Amino acid sequence: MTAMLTTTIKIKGMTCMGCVNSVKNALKNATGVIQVDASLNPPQAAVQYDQASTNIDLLKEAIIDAGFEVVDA
Ligand SMILES: [Cu+2]
Repeated sequence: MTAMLTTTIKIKGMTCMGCVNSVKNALKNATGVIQVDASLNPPQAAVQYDQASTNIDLLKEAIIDAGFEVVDA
């Protein structure tokens, strides 16, 4: 059984669509992620995920591991 949540994470360091795709792919490959929508303007990613398999900290970690920064709200 999945319990889906959606969160929007603000990201620092993306400068082009290649960066956006890097973030998108990093999140898509992370455990428990169902859907990702990332954009350059505003620089953020909307992530739909299964809260039984992952959490916001792990999602942020995937973004950081891909070489970008997370802006804490
Ligand atoms: Cu880029």
